[in-house]
Amino acid sequence: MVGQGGWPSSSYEAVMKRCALILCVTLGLVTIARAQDISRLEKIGSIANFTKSEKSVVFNCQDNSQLQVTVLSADLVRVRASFGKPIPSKDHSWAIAKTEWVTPRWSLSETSEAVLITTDELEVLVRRSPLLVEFRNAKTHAVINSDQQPMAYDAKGLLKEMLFDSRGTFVAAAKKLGFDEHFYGLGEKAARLDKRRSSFVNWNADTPGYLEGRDPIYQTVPFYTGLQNGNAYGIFFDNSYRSYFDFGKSSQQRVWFGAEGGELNYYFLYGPSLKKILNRYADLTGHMPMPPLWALGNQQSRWSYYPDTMVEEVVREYRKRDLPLDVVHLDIDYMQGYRVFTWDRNRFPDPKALSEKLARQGVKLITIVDPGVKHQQVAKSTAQITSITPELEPQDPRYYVFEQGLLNNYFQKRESGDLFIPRVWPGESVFVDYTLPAAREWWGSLHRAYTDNGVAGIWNDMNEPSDFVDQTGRNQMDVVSYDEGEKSTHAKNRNVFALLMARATYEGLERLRPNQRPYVITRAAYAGIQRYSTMWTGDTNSTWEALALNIPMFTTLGLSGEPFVGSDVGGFMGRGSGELLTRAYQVSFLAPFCRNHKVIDGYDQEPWRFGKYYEDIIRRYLKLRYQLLPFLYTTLEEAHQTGTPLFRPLVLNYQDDPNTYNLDDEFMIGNDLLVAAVVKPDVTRRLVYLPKGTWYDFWTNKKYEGGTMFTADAPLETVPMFVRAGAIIPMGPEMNYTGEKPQDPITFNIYPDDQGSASMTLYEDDGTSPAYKQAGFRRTTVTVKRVGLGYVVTAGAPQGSYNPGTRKFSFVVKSTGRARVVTTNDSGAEQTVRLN
Ligand code: MIG
Repeated sequence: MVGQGGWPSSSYEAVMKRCALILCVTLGLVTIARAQDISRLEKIGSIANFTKSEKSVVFNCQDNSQLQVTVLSADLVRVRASFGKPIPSKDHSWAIAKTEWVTPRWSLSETSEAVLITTDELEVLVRRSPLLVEFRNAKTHAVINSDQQPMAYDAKGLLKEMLFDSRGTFVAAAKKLGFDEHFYGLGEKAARLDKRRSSFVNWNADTPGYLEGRDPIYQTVPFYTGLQNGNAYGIFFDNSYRSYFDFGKSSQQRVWFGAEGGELNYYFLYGPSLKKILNRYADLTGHMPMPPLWALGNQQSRWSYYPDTMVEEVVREYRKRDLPLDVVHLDIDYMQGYRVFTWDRNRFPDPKALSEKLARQGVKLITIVDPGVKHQQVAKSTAQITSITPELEPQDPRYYVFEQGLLNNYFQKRESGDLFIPRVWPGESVFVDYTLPAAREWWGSLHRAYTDNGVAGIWNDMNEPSDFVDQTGRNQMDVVSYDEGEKSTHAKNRNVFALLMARATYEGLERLRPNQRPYVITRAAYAGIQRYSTMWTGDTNSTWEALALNIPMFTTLGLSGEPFVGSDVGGFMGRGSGELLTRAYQVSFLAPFCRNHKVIDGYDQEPWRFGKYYEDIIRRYLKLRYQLLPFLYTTLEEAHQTGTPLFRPLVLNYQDDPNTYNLDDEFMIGNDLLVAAVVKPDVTRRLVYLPKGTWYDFWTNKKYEGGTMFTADAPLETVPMFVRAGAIIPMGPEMNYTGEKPQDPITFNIYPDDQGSASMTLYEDDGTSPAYKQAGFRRTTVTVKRVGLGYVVTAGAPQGSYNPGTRKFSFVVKSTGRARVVTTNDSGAEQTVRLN
C-alpha cells in the first residue's frame, strides 16, 4: 500500500529514519560546531549614561546599544538589549500572558563602577565597563548568576553561513558556569534530567523515531532553571528564532544562550525554590486551565481506527475485558482524502450517531487536525464558498476550507506573493497564517465540523510545521506572516506556529461550546502552550531506551511550565512486547496524559494484544489510576493554581538533596507519591532512593527510613511505590470511565508521620464546565492528629460553591489498619472522627 504524500506506508519507519540521520548530520553537527565560540562576537559597549523611569532603567552604551532592565516583581526582572541601535518600540511576544505588573518597591544606587537595582528579593548589579550584569540575593548579597562576558552580537557576520536566514543577526548572552550548578528545563528534549554539560538547539522539528540525544525535536521552550547549593533561579530567553543553549559543554567557564535573530530579551526569575520559579513563570506565560476530568481517563488511539464499526469494536473489547477507557482517537484516515474538517462518509457515514453510541458507554471521541489544508482547484463561482459544508462527497470537486481561506487571504505566502505550497498528507497543501486574528477565528469556528458531531477534543499534529518536501524548514524561510503588521518571515515564526494554531483551536472550542472546557493535544509548541493545550512526546520507539526517556522527558516538561504531558504508551514505532507495554503502563498510569497509540504498520498494541498475563497486570494499574482520580485531580488543580506540575522529578520536592539532582528513573506525583519505575527488561528488583524522612510502601504499608538506597522487589506485577509519611492519599471507587459512579465513598488513606500527624486538602469540581473559575469548586481539608493511642480526624468545613451532595468518607490509618466510615453532611459543617 502506498500512502498519500508519497510515503510508502509499509516502510514508513525506514524512510523516516534515513531522513532523520541525514538531517542530523548535515544540520545539527555542522551548525552547532560553528556556533560554539561566541567569544568572537562583538560585545555590547560600555555604559555612557542611563535614565530611570517608574519600572525600568535604560542604559545608553558608547556604541549606541541600549540595555533595559525592567522590574516586574521583587523576584522577576526583564533584561532587554539592542545592539548598535535603540530598543525598538514594538514589544510583543506570543508567549507572554501577563504584561501589566504592579511594580514593587525598588531602588537604584550607583558607584563609579556600577549601577545597582534593588528589590526586596533581588539585586541587579550592572557594571559599567565592560557592561556585565549580575544577579544577587538582596538579603545575603550572595551572587546567584552573573555574566561571563558582555552580551554580544554578530556585527561582522562571522556566523552568517550558519544562519537559516542570512538576514538575521546572531545575539548571545554568556553566564558563568557554577562548579556544582545543575540545569533543568528547556521543554521537550530527548535528554536526561540534568542538562549540565550538554547543549541544545530549538527549532521545531518533525523527528519520528527520535533517540536520546536527537536535537532539536518537536518543541521550543527557551526556559531553564539553574540550581546551585540549593538555590535556584530561572532564565526565560523569550526569542522565537532558532535558538541555542549550552550548559557548559563547549567551555568549562560558561553557560551561553543565543538566537539567530531577534532581540536579546530574557526574564530572570529568582527562587530560591524551584516551585516559586515555576509559579512566577506560570504568571508570566500563563497558567494551565483545568482540562475536563475525562482527559485524565485512559485513552486509546491507533493510526488509524476505521471504519466506525472498528471504533465500536475497540470500545466493546475494552468493556468486555473490564478495562477502563474514556477516550478513543481518530487519526488521519477519518477524513475525506485527508481534508481537515471533513469526514470520509464511507468510513464514517454518521459520526454523530457514532459519538452518541460511544457516549452511552462513557467514551469520548478525539479527532486529529493537521495544519495542512489540501490545495484544491477553486470553484468557478464563489456563491457557496462562505456556507459551512463540512461534508464533502468523494466526487466533490470543491473543498470549502481551501476556498474560504483563499478568498479571505488567510494562507501563508512567500515573499514573492505566491502561495506557499508544502506537501503533507493531502498532497499539495497550504498553511494558515495564524498570526492573523481573523484567520485564527475562522480556523477555530471550522471546528463545528467536529463539535456538531459530538467530538470532545482536538489533537494537533504535524504543526512544526512539517513539510515532506523539506523537513528542515529551509524551504519555508521566505514565507511571510502578518505578525502584528511586522510581516516577518519563517525565521521568527516557525517556533510559534503550533502555539498559535493551538490558540485558534482552543479559542474556537471555547466559543463553540462555552459551557465545556476545551481539550487540545499538541505535538509542537512554544513557551506559553500550557494556556491552550496539553502535549504528547510524538513518535517514540517501542524500545526500552525510549521508555527510559519517558521519565526525564515528562519531568523536564513539568519543569518547563507544561504540566499536562504524556507519551504513546508502549511506544509508537517498532515492534514492542507485552513486558515493555506493561512497564510502560507502570509509568504512564500516573502521567496526566495516558494514551496508548501505535504507528500504522506496527503490531496491534491495545492492552490485551500480548496475552492475558500482561493484560491482567495492565488492568490492575488502569483500575488503580481511576481509584486515584481524587488524588490526581487535586494534584492537577495544584498545577493549574501554582504551576507546579503533577509529574515531578524528586529534585522539585527535595532541591536541597544532591542525590536527586540527576535521578532519572524515579518520579513523584505531587508531594506525596514516589514511583521507582522499571524501565529495563528482565528486572525483578531494583535500587530505590528515598529522600530523608519516613516513607510507607504503597503496597504493604511497611515503613522505611529515607536518605538512603535500598533494593526493592520489582517483579512485573509490582512497580515499587512509596508514600511520604504525613500524607493522605484520597481514593475513589473502581470505575471503567470517569463519571461512571459518583466519588462515593472517598477513602482517605492516612500515612501518619513520626508525630502521628497527616493532612491534605481535597479539590473537587464538576469536572467539565468553566465554573471552577468562579469558585465552583469544593476544597475539603482533612487533618489527622495522634491523641493517646488513637487518632482524631477532622474534615474541615468545605470551601467553594460546588456541592457533590451527601456521601461517605472512609478514613483508614495505614500504619495501624484502623478505619472508620462516616456519612458527610451537606450543610458544610466541620466533622470530627475518632479512630481508637
Ligand atoms: O507523518 O497522523 O506523531 O501520532 O499517528 C505522520 C499519523 C503523521 C505523526 C504523529 C502520529 C500520527 C501520525 N502522524
